[in-house]
Amino acid sequence: MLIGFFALILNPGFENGQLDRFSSPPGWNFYVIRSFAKGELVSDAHSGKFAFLMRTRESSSPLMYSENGKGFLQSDVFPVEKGKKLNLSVWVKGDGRAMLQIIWWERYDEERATPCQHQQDSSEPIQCKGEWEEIRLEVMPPPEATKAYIRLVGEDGDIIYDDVEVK
Ligand SMILES: [Ca+2]
Repeated sequence: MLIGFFALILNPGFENGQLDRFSSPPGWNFYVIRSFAKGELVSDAHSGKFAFLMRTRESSSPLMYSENGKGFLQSDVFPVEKGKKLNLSVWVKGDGRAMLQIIWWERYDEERATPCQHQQDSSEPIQCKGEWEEIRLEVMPPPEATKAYIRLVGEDGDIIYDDVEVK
């Protein structure tokens, strides 16, 4: 048993329930940066029964060459411990480009959201392949950060994400 384990990310393996009508799994919010971008749950999982597929290339019409899209899946906000390094990771596969991002907040509640001056850190974008690989990002929170959320960014193709870890 894991004693004292505190899960920062809800639904990190996309096993808890269906997507809503905005392509968001429970515990996450899906955003379209550039159309076309859409999410779905698929059974091609790194572990468990489901993974999140982000599609950013329209494939319905082979005659229409649509611009490649971009989107991201954003976690719920979680508390950040002062002076403690965070290790972020996610497993990806597919044929699109994927990146892991963390957005830092000095304050984030119902009344106000104040970003940190150094607002975000990102992994290098990677070109996904047909096999699972892990994206990692090790970061030190800015001193004034109290909260953060992460983003799974995708563009230029299909990316399947699974087993997000923040610790
Ligand atoms: Ca899973």
